[in-house]
Amino acid sequence: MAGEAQGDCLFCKMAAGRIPADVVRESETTLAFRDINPQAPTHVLVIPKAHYPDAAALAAAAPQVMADVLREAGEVAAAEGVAESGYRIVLNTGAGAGQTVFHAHAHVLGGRGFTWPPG
Ligand code: DGP
Repeated sequence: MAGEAQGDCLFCKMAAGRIPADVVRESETTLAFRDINPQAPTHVLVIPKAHYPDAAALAAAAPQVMADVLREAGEVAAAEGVAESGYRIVLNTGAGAGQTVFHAHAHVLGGRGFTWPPG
């Protein structure tokens, strides 16, 4: 069911502290930690602690938690010193868009230049 921890979900395990994470911020509803395979000098993932398979499902079922994720993404950018120069919040949604972990997450990428359209 939406929001319930999934036993086989990597990010549920990280949210529960059962798998170590390089945590940079935590709120009641969210956890932010460094990506294991960084694509920019700053690359932090912000996840809801509760399980939703992707950002669209999260926004539909728990819009306030989606707002929490986006607020925390902005706080991460500010704390990492990339807010002034600009940064990306990326929500890969579906395997065809590059989503590989099916627990909603926002990528916060900064500290380098970005091109448009994205790859
Ligand atoms: P996506 O492709 O949008 O589903 O992004 C998933 C991200 O999760 C990807 O950038 C790599 C990251 N990731 C996968 N496994 C781990 C892990 O065990 N620890 C951390 N910190 N990040 C992980």
